[in-house]
Amino acid sequence: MSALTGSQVAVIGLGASGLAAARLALDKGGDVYVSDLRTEPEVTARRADLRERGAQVELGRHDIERLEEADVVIVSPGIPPEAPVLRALQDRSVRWISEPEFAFQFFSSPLIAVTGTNGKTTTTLLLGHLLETAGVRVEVGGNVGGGLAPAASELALMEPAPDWYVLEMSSFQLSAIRSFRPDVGVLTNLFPDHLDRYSSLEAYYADKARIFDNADHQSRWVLPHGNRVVDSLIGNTPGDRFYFGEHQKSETHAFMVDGVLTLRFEDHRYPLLEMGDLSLIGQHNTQNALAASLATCLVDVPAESIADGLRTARSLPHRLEPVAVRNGVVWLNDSKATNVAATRSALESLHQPVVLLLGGVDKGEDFRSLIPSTANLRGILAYGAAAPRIVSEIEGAVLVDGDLGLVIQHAKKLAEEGDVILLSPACSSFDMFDNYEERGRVFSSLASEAL
Ligand code: UMA
Repeated sequence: MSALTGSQVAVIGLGASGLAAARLALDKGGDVYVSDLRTEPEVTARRADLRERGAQVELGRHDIERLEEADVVIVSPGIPPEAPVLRALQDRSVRWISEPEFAFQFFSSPLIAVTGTNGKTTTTLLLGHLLETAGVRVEVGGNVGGGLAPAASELALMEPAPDWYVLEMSSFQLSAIRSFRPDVGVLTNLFPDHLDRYSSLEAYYADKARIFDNADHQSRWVLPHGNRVVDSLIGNTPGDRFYFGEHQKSETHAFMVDGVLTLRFEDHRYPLLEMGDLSLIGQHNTQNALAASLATCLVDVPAESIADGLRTARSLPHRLEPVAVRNGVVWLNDSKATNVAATRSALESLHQPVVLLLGGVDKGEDFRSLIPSTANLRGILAYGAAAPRIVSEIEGAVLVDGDLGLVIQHAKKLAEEGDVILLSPACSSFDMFDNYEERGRVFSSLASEAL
């Protein structure tokens, strides 16, 4: 008999996570009902796939009575708590869980979970690469998206199980956990984000802090050093704490010494790699690399192997990704920067003059804090829905009334030899594109054509 035989499992939403959760529930013998409000071809294809495997799938509506009867209700992370379906379930005191919580219940090996505002995906994938380089059998997934890694439930289906799972966890996914407990938890950093979904910054941070919910004395935490918000969120959470930061301090285990990424345990220092030899661009990526190295070290991987992994790590698509170079101008695609902090950290990590492309749908953040005092800006071009607010908040920003092609023509005219043209929009992409990946792809191909 399988683990879910005789259980009714309901899955709300048929995106990547809903599909994976439904497949896992079917594999475990559950009686599965999936519903999604959409009826587009993408979802009908998924419906066909799941029906063939024995699930009942309904598109265009959610059957609340049916959901209420289920033993387990799994909710896709993109569905906000104020969605009518979740309000209706709340009114009936029906509890739900997130898809990685469901997957976790079937994990049979230890887990490293990575959360934070920015750098989650880079850190998660780098961790996977460092562990693989050391010969550890690892499977990586979760919030990663963009076709770079599967949903958590797909990892739970893998046989044989790996030695370690590594999962990226968003605040939306953490908000509905119950027993989820990483053996090693990594928090990259915390900044304002998703203020379009959360009523306050505190509410967003509180969801992030749920990673600590089921901690015990065996838990290990990899944390940014000197971050007051993180310190207050972790409070008295049990487990050992390991800090990464820019400088060596008595509490830090991963830091920079004379431009070299370094680990320290007890009195031993382990130099890993010169910062310049890391192919990931930018100061914030150095912090991501330190966090990933530290977490890998906690899994008993020797420093020499971590250094090898860092040396062979490659930059990720849409994250300060060099996409074209011509006439001494470098074009960087940082489309994944969908909030002010991400764009700010991109600007802080570049020393060349920058032509910055900024715009999309803003998330209610203050653009005035976007430009660091150290930034060397050739110009700022604002486009899309947020453009009027950007030009009213940032002095010197120029509004371009047109598509990304027109913005790029303006950028080309502004840029001089030695400059960087940087798409780091600080906004989501939904006014002009399906998602940040499409925005990044369009930018990359326009950048190549512009040569
Ligand atoms: N829907 C309903 N009823 C509603 C509202 C929505 O049925 O009332 C349906 C929608 O029609 C849609 C589905 O529910 O089909 C929602 O899907 P989803 O938005 O949760 O998307 P998934 O494809 O399942 O992808 C999710 C994550 N997306 C979000 O959190 C928005 C993916 O993260 C993640 O990779 C994937 O699960 C697997 O874990 C992407 C993301 O953008 C990369 N994450 C955000 C971020 O990183 O900032 C949080």
